[in-house]
Amino acid sequence: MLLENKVFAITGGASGIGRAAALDAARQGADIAITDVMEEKHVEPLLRAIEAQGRRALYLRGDVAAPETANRFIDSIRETLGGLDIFVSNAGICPFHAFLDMPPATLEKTVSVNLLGAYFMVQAAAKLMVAQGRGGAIIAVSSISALVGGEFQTHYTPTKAGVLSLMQSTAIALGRHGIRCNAVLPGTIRTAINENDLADERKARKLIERIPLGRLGEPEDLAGPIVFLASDMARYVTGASLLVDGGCFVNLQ
Ligand code: RM4
Repeated sequence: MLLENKVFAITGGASGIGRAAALDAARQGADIAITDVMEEKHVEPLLRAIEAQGRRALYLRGDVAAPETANRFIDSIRETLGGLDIFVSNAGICPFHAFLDMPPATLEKTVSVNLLGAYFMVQAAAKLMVAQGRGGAIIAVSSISALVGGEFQTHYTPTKAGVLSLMQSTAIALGRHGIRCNAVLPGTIRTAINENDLADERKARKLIERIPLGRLGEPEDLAGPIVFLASDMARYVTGASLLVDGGCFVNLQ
């Protein structure tokens, strides 16, 4: 049990990487708080699965792009679960679109959710952790896209570079409070975010060919790295980033 009796909160926890990480954190002994835009009735089975591990589960529906969601989420964690130890900023969108005719609204929404949403949430979580005075761990789900471009991701890749940079700066700002800040950089993980994109078989095949481990990622592939960074096993790790991409990034020559 790597996270015994910790409180673990995650944005975008209703599906994909967030859901897999929330379930694994519960298995590792943590109580779980989730926020997502999904209607609560669709999240019930996940909440019951967390409770089946003997852990408490809290759900708050909200959009991370709105600054007040962060305060609502963190307040309800404090009131219902009594505190916060681990915060994972995971919510993100990637509406794939060409560059030259990118609609301003698509650009603004992507930046608002992925970057501003992460900022508001991490700031609210850190304030509670600092007030508690017992340290904590913050993890942001960045992406291989923080390091490489994407033709149809010109709005998205800057947000993922931004989220990586946010963890580097908050690691400095929060180190004196015993709060560690790290980023995971998933490669291509099969979730709803890229279902349409990967329906293009040529693109999917090309990606798989570049991946030394020979397959695309599954959401569960991120759970271990996130739990590790959240746990005391990583007690001297801060300001770091961990690529979880099956080796895709380094495979150029
Ligand atoms: C990742 C990477 C993947 C894409 C997701 C949405 O950073 O670019 O290929 O599927 O983002």
